[in-house]
Amino acid sequence: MFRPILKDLKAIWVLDSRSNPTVEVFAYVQRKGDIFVDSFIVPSGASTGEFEALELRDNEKDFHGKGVNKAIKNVSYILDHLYNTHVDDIFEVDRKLIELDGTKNKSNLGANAILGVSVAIAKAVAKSYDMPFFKYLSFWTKSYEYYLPIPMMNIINGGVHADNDLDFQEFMIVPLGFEDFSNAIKASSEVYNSLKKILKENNLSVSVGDEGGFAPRIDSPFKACEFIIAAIEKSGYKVGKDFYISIDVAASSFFKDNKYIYLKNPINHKELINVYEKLISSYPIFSIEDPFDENDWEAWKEFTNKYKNKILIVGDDIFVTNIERIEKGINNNVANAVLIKLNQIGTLSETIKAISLANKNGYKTIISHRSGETEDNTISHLATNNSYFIKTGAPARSERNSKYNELLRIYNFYNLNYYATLYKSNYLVTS
Ligand code: 2PG
Ligand code: MG
Repeated sequence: MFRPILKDLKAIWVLDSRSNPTVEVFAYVQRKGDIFVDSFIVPSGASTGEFEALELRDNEKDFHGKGVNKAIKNVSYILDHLYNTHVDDIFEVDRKLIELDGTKNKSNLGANAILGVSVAIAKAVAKSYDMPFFKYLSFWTKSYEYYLPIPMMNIINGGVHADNDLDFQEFMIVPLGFEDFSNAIKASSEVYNSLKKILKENNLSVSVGDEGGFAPRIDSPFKACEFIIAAIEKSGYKVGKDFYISIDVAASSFFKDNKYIYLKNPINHKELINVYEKLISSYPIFSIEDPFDENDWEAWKEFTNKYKNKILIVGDDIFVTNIERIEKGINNNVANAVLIKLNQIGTLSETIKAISLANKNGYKTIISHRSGETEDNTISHLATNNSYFIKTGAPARSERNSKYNELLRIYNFYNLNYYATLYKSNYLVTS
């Protein structure tokens, strides 16, 4: 019998990029008499969607309530039920995990415990087959073509990720005009450092926010775009050709009493659409993520209807990588792209199902990090397997660069093509 069998699970706490503890799970799998070990470190969000799976925290004195000892204990409970079982079918492993938890949002065992086990086992099994993880994933995604994803790099941070007055959370550069992945990363790094110089020249701070992007004390999204454009040009690249701009508004974070608090003024969704309209007509905007609150479906519909052929409208908090919510989005013509985060849903197989559902319905998928991250680079493999995009912060700070660097390794060792060329010829509407 050559099927991998689970021999052990060990969970420990390690620190994430915000100095909060998080769960790392090690899975020990036996195949042909040998033991194979791999691990996964669960990330953690700050602008979390209301409908995300539950991240179990101890809520006790340690770590300001953020301890993860309960989740760690729950991994031992999971081991009691999975010990010595076959673990080569991720759908079957995850079905058991979901059943053991028994709740809709994984609040019993915690999505952090469950996801840690789900991904660590899959990675250890891939190792037992001597396969890189991005190739092993093909068994489950049924996608056998591998491309390096187009990065969306957050170089100006605002919202709940920064200590400034920018209402919108992320201003990203998208290096679409490059033939290969390493040139895209090189150019993005040059733009990042040009931006640093420009901010300094303008007497603005170059300290960074949670995702490695700068967090200058500005409040206007127009000003943020102006700085980014200046940085692209200063680096010798063409705006709207080599680089586009993506924005994650994360609008749920400034939605209060049915109004959006924009530049300290409460405005309605139509007025917010006017702001987006101005941004889209002034700059090469590639995508806008979470333009409205996660429950403001009517605004989403109106905006999608108007802009779906012009830009990517990305659902993050509204979909939370949840098949039922993505389905509702598809049925209501809401958004045309889905942000994918493993820990929003809590298992690898449910994440893959969400990606497949989106892809099948013509929605683009963007594999995403969380604002609280670690050196773990598993999402780089997920993105190489079947998504056009990866969003994983600035090309700076090691918890962000660990993902870009893993993609550079994949690029160098497997010689894969960069998705940008294909994306541009298939989808980009130039006006
Ligand atoms: C987002 C993410 C990642 P957080 O809103 O897209 O950039 O932030 O992890 O805080 O939810
Ligand atoms: Mg988001």
